[in-house]
Amino acid sequence: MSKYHVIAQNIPNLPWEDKPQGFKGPIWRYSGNPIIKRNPIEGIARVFNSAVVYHNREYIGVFRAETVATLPHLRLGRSKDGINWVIDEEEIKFVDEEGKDYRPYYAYDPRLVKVDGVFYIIWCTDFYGPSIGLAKTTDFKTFTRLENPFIPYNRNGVLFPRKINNKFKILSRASDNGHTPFGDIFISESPDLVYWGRHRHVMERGGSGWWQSLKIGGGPAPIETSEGWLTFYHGVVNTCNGYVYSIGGAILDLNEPSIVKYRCKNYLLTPELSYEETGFVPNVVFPCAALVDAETGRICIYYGAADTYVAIAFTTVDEVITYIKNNHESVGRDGGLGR
Ligand code: BMA
Repeated sequence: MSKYHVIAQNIPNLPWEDKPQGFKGPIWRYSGNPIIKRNPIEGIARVFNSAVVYHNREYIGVFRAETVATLPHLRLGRSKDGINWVIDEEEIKFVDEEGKDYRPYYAYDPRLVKVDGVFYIIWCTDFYGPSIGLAKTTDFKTFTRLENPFIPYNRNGVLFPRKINNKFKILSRASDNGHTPFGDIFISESPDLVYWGRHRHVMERGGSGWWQSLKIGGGPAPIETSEGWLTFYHGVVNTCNGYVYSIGGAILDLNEPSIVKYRCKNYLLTPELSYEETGFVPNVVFPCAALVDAETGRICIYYGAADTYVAIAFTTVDEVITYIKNNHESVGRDGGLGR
């Protein structure tokens, strides 16, 4: 019997492995990682930082693919088991609201979220520099690009999977047009996905440990639980050998998700295995999707590894919430560490 209730669909064949004996962390990796390796299809060198949903008894992914000319764009993929993927030969073709072709110069780090029966792709797009792109689909055939929610520069847009008090909510992270050496997570709301406002600060970089001291950014769509919105995010530390990206966890208030109820002082997953430590960009674990099976509370997290591979890792609602609560610290302007 689960301690915490989760509001989600049932995914009977969610990828899963039990926690290895003796493993100490709250999230454990799939033994068959990485699930998408280098050069998976002709013309594509690397696939990573990608989003997945479960829909009509199959898994559908929106993948960040980099061509052999190193240009990031988005591709659709399908899978029966969430592990073995068939990725489209062509990139996703967007149209605008008048039905005219729309092709972003580059597109990366997609999230894929269903709200009220419509699937939304949120990604980092080119809008005079990196900004948040937004598109919708109901059939995974026509992808309609909507107005950009924010002016540049901004990344890591993450929609909540339902409206809250009748408003869409999105996390985002204001940035620069390079490798942004700063960044906190903010939240904004909209009645219609066109007009965005009531911007609030959610979480700032920092904490008593250093793994999230440089910047933080949203990850998968938050998971609705009886304890609040279970939110995985990425935290970055700068080192003399460059940035290191880890996965962190927090629980946001259900009705007012700008309020952080619990924030874990420890990372939940950090680069440790060769496919995370070595690749195009070393030392990166970057989560973009987390699927949960309501029946068992099992969670499967999809993350990019070293900007080169797609990998998955597992936890449960009970295990990860308990870990976050047991290792909670309050950080931020309104409380906590006294900075
Ligand atoms: C960020 C984004 C991510 C990438 C990370 C590490 O700025 O570009 O796509 O995984 O850097 O290179």
